[in-house]
Amino acid sequence: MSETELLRGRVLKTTSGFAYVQTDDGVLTCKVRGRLKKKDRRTDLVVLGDEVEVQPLPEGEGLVEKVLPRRTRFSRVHPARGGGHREDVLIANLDTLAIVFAHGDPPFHPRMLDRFLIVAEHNDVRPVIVANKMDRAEPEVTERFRRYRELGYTLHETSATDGAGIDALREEVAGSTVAFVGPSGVGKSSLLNALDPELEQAVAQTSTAHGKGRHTTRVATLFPFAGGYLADTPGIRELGLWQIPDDELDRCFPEMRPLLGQCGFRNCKHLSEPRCAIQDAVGTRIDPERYESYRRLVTGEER
Ligand SMILES: Nc1nc2c(ncn2[C@@H]2O[C@H](COP(=O)(O)OP(=O)(O)OP(=O)(O)O)[C@@H](O)[C@H]2O)c(=O)[nH]1
Ligand SMILES: [Mg+2]
Ligand SMILES: [Zn+2]
Repeated sequence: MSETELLRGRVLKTTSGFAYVQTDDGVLTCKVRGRLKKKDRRTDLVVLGDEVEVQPLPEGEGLVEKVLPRRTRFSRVHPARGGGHREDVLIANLDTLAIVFAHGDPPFHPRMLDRFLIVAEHNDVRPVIVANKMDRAEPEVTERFRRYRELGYTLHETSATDGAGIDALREEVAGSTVAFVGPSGVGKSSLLNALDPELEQAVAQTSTAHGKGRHTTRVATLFPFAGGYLADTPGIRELGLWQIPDDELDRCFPEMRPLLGQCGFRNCKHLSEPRCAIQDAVGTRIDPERYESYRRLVTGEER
C-alpha cells in the first residue's frame, strides 16, 4: 500500500497489544506493525495521545505503520534493568495538564499539588489548577487555592455538581489535548461529564468510595471533545518525583526563577548554604509552604 493510502489518526486507548485509533473512518482497532516493535526499547512504542499513520484493514481493524514524532510527552523515567534509563510515557502530545483537587472529601493537599505542578513544568506541559467541589468551599481552603493565582498559575473554581465554573473550564480546554489528573475522588470523571454529558464517565457511587482505596476510573482514555481531546485518568496516589534531577527542581518553581543565579554558590541547593537568595526570600517573595515543598523534594523526604 502506498503512503498516500495510510490514514492519520490519534491513539485514544491502548490495551495489551492493541491501540484504538481515531481516524476519519472512525475508531480502528489496531495492531502494531512488527518491524516497528524492535526499534527502541527505551521508550513505549505506541501510547495514549500518539499521532500515528494506520493502514486500514477490513472490519474496523488496522495496522499502525508509523508513530509521528511526539510534540510533548508526559512521562516518568525509571532506571532500566540493564543500566541506563527507560521512559514510561503516560500521554503523548499533551498540551495542558488539568490538576484537580477538591475543597473537601478528599481534603486539599497543597504539597501534592506542588508535585504535580513540578512534573508539568518539567515536561513542558502547561498546568491548569482546578479547585473542584466549590459547593463545599470553605474560606481557608479557597484562600490556599487562590495563592496559586498569585504565582501566575491559572485556577478554575468549579462544581461538577451545581455547574459553577464549567463554562469557563470548557473554554479553557476546547481545541487542545488536556489530561485530568489528581487524587481519587476529587471529581475528575464528574468534571468530564459536566463538560459533556455524552462522555458518560463512571463516577464513584458515594462520595466516600475512594476512602476504601478503590479507583473508579481504571484506565486512562482520550475522548474527542470540542476540536481537541480530553483524557480521564485514574487517581494517582503516589507521584514520586519521576527522577527529576535535584538541580532542575528550583527552575520548576516560577517564584524562584527570577532569583536563580543570585546565590553565593553557583550550585546552591538553597538548603542551608550561606548567601542564598532563595532562603533570604522565604517569607517575602516565596511562600514558606512552597519553600517547604521544595525542601522536601530536594532532601528526598518526599519521593
Ligand atoms: N459535592 C460535590 N461532589 C462532587 C463534585 N464532583 C464530584 N463529586 C462527587 O465526588 C465523588 C467522586 O467523583 P469522581 O468523579 O468519581 O472522582 P474521580 O476523581 O474521577 O475519582 P477516580 O476515578 O477514583 O480517580 C462522586 O461521589 C461525585 O459525585 C462536586 O463538584 N461537588
Ligand atoms: Mg474517575
Ligand atoms: Zn540558594
